[in-house]
Amino acid sequence: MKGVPVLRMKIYIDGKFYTENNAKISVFDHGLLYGDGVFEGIRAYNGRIFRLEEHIDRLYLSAKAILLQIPFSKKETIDAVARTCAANKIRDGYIRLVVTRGVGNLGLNPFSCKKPTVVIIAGKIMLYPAKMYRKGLALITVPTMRMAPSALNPAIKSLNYLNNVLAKIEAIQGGVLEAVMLNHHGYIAECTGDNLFMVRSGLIVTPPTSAGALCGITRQVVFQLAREHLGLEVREENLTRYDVFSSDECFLTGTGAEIIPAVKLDGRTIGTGKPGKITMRLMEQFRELTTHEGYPIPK
Ligand code: PXG
Repeated sequence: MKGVPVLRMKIYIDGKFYTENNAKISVFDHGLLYGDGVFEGIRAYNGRIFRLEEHIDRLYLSAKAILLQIPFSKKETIDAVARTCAANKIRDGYIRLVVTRGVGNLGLNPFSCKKPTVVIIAGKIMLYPAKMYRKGLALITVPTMRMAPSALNPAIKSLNYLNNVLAKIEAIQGGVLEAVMLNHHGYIAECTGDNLFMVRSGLIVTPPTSAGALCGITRQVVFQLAREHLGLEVREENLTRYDVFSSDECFLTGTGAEIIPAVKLDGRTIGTGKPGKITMRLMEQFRELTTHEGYPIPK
């Protein structure tokens, strides 16, 4: 647009800031060659980074699981994220924190990589159109199953997201925006980038992480809001598609998605076909919480 200054993003790579055009990593980085690395998607609201410590804890656990030594302390990483937000004048936004195995040779042996690469991008994200938050999403169950814990454990937020990408493709080709993924036992694991919840007779239920669900930060927030603010019980249970078909309400949670109602699964209407009352109360409580909680972004 004319007259509007173009704000250039400042991207953090290994301790330095680069403009968008200059923010580059090597083609020999094993993050690119093998998806060898870990990441976090984090949001900032109202000048505060929401649940930053929890995201950093999960990042370090993911890194530990793949024997990747992050070259900073947790405090230094928190500080780098906050500084990247400040450098980009972010008050409300989305932060992508990526740690790759680093530059190595063409063999997959990670021990050829001398130093991990740390990238922080602070920008914007909109996963679903605003209308979907009012009307609710339609979902389909897709053929691509969630990875078994004995393969690449879905608890690890790794850069290897092909499992989820394939499921996302199947959802979009099937005419919806998000997919329900089952595990090898036929139980619901989660969606491609969100956790799934349903409500049955006033009880909130979600699959356990052992079913192949990421231990979502937003999922944890929903546990807290339901119990402490709404006085409702949350249970972790193996869920089938039938459980969702016969539920009163369904919703998805994720940093990108926040809390979004789901009103249809595989052509079956869920509940009344409109976002449920408990879902809407949780969405309201979530919005309220994000306005004042979080790690302050320095000026
Ligand atoms: N399951 C999976 C597989 C995820 O990748 C979640 C659940 C929700 O977890 P959190 O901690 O965010 O509540 C995720 C997170 C994107 C995007 O770009 C994806 C996520 C988060 C932010 C952005 O699609 N996924």
